[in-house]
Amino acid sequence: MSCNIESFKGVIPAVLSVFDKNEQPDEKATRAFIRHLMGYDIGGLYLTGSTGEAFLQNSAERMRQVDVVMDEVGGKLPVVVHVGAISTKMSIDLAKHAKRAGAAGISSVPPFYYKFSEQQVYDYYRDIAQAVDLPMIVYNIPLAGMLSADMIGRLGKIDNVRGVKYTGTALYEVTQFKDACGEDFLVYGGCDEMGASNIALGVDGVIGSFYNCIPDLYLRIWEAVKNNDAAGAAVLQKKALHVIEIGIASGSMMACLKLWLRAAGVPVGYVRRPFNNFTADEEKRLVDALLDLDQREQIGLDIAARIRANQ
Ligand code: MN9
Repeated sequence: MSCNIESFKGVIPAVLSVFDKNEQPDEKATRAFIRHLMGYDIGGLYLTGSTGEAFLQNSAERMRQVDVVMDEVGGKLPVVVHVGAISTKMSIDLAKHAKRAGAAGISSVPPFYYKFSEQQVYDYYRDIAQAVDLPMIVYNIPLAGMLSADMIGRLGKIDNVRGVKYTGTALYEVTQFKDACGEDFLVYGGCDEMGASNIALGVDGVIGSFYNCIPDLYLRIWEAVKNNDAAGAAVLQKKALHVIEIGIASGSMMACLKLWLRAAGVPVGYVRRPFNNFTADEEKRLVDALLDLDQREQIGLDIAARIRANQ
């Protein structure tokens, strides 16, 4: 498998960051987790994004995680590093590091918190793309303020900007990016709830939080769509949605994903504050909810089987 951006396709986990109970990065467990993910037919890894609690880490921690993961991946999968930060300078430092580490590409949310003007956001992407010669995947997500389709079209014309990770729910917009930026502009669905629909509309890949836990289900959805089995894909997508609903209703989504993986024997640790981990009672309820759902809807989730085997 080649490790360039052209091969960054398919089902791609937005990798969880592994912290121990004291919020310290755990490199040994990170490596074990990456090996676990690589046991599935995933298309790459997306590091230090929203799911990876990037904004709860300093730059040195983010860089160290990239080094550890790149070493564990050993060139077997393309890796894209999210370098988004509130300052262009910080993002460029992270991007330079990603380049040295051998990443296939970088990605970034627009600068956030302050109400930056469209021109300032445009300059942010242009400055990173000019400073570091790596393919850039623009990241459009409501949490950071959605960029308009027009704006993505403008950004797509910057040298090195090669694609967009679109975490919106407007299906028609997903179909507009290739029209605006060319057929080889890479489009990724970022909203796990929309997986099947995004794949049906021809995205190059789906990148998201839940592919840490249920990559097998999304690989089945991918297959169903590619085999023109729209009805089958819809049924599977609905099951995936029910898993997502439990995770979101838990009130601490990344903590829930980590809990399920821990219960399955995959050591992904805990979340950093201000996100919260769960009490023992809550943990039991959330694990039971996943197992009940898997059984009731006969999903056959790999993670459910692993949890049962572990109990
Ligand atoms: O774009 C993810 N968004 C965040 C990536 O992490 C904020 C998604 O994968 C969502 O977590 C997922 C659940 O709503 O669609």
